[in-house]
Amino acid sequence: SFFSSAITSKYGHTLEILGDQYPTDEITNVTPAILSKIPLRVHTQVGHPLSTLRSIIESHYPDFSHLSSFSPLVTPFKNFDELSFPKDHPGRSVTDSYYINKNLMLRTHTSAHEVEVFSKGEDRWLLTADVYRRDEIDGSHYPVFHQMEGARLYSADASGMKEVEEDNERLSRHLETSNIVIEDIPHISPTNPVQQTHDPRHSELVAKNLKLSLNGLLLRLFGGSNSEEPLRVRWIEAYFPFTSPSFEVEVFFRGKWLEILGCGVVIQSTLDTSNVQGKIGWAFGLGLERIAMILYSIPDIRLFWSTDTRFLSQFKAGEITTFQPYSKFPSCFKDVSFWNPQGSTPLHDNDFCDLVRDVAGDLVEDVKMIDSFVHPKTNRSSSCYRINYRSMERSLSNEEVNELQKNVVSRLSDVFRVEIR
Ligand code: FA5
Ligand code: MG
Repeated sequence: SFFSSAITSKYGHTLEILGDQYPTDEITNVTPAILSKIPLRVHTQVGHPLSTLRSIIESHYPDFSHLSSFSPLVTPFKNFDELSFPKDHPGRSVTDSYYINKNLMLRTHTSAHEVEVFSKGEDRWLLTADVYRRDEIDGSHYPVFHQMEGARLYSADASGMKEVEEDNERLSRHLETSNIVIEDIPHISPTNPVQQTHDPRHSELVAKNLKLSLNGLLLRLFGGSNSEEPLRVRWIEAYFPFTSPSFEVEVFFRGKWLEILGCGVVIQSTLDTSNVQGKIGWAFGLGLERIAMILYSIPDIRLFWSTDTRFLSQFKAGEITTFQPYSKFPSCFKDVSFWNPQGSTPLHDNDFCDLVRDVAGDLVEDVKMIDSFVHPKTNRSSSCYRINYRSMERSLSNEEVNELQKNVVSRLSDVFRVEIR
């Protein structure tokens, strides 16, 4: 691929990741910018906002196993097939996910470890990890972010269901006395069905347990004791190949609904594959950056990777405090227009963004496609992107930005064979 040739010229035919060598092949699309993030493990750096958020959530689940040392390198089988993703799911494509080679990728979600952890016999656990997705560039999207997976299994029999009911009563009492307004939906519906192998009453109780448990967590995180306004939480029907029924949760914060997590009743085949018998349970996956940006008022997702002491020194382990932004430095916009090669599909947004990210790193704030059209006579397609260069830490000089833009333009024509207009 274009990227493997770019990478090969830098690194040879193997990539070193966390001390081991991996062969590249024609689908390799990880970039040096991405590889440089793998060893950092910011969610385990004491005092880092993501690490504090992780420990607050862990302390909300004291009797769960707290896991955080799983390698980000997984097989596509583990990331997708083992979780019942269909063969043609778009997430598998090289435009959406990062591949080391055909047999190895960077996990796109923490659910990739469900089977591994259930197989060890764990029935209540949290797992925090860095996950990787090829995506657009703006203030709330970064190709590396962090998720926390949580799961809880009960015995699928009378004693297990008695345990769920007792848990549910305890959790309900806590919420009843709290300042929280929950927009709920049915636990099960025709469009969000119970699994065929489940007793509907069991599935109802487990889904209710999931909701109560997460509502309690959100209250802990967002229900600041001094606020007069109640915390508003909204449950929405969702679809995941590895849960049914499935839900997403949004929280109303500073005037906006914000999606925080996906969750549901674990699909039985996941437990079968894990050799777990006679159990039923739930799982959730939440995005740590989204939550941390709200709680700490962190305005840009790049800041989580900052090594600037003006950022890091503002935080203390275990405490959620409001971030005081240092002054915003000026933006510098640069446009680039080009003709895509005749007869080929236009360059994918994610390919363009990865190229920019690789040249400019965190000096790019956002990238927007501002124009695209097909020439009526020649049938060639043209694209125009606007890159916003801005550092979080200093003013960029004109020369520096021109140099970056020059590199973007030359890589663009070298690697993707486009014709710059
Ligand atoms: C998942 O990743 C599922 N694995 C969640 C899940 C787990 C469902 C267990 C059922 C059972 P989704 O792609 O929606 O789902 O991502 C989950 C959360 O990760 C989102 O709600 C959001 O908070 C966060 N997230 C997703 N994409 C990004 C992104 N590009 N940047 C920051 N956070 C993101
Ligand atoms: Mg989602």
